[in-house]
Amino acid sequence: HDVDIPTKKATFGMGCFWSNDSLFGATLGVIRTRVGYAGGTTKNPHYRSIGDHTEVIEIDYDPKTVTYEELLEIFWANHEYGLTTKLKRQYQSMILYHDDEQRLVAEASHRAVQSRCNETLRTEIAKADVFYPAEDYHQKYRLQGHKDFCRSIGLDSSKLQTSHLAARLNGYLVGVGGMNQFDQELPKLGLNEKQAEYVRRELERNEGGGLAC
Ligand code: MHO
Repeated sequence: HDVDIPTKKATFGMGCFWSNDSLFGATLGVIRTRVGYAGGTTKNPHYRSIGDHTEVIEIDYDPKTVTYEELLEIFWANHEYGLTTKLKRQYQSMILYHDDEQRLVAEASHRAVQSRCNETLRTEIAKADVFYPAEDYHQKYRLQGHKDFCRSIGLDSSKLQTSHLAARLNGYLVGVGGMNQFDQELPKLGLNEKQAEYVRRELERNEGGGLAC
């Protein structure tokens, strides 16, 4: 059930990447996600040797369904970006643009947020350079917590960064997207009735609960 349509990439640093992976995974128009390290200069970062890099989420989105502006609204609404919040560079607020159009939209949104915020924004805007995918155990972190379920949908490490289904379920299982959206999308996901019931139960349990890391 992989979705083969033209996509664009968006890359954001907005704190711990586990919750952002779920947040965007079940957002309308998001096709695939992966988490990793970017925005620094040191070579081959890892979770335990991140160097001057930041935890980021890389999103493949369908620009006909969701715009970059809309993704940026989700970005601003879901993390801390005030200069007085003390954060490690690992959790830097960051927009890594992939073309000039994204750069202009990102800069405009930054100006708009700054104008209604009484604190200086710490958010960095820079050109996307090398993206280093994080270790497998960080990908679709919430979904991977459901081991038997992952086995039942045939999720193995080769699909963690590329599966549309895994991206969606990683959101829905923690309550992102909501029941109505899940039920509308269900026919396209290719789950059997038992698997769908499992997701519904978790979604219901977690809806509105926030995405603590
Ligand atoms: N509290 C978590 C944050 C992980 S996140 C991927 C931990 O210390 O492992 O930065």
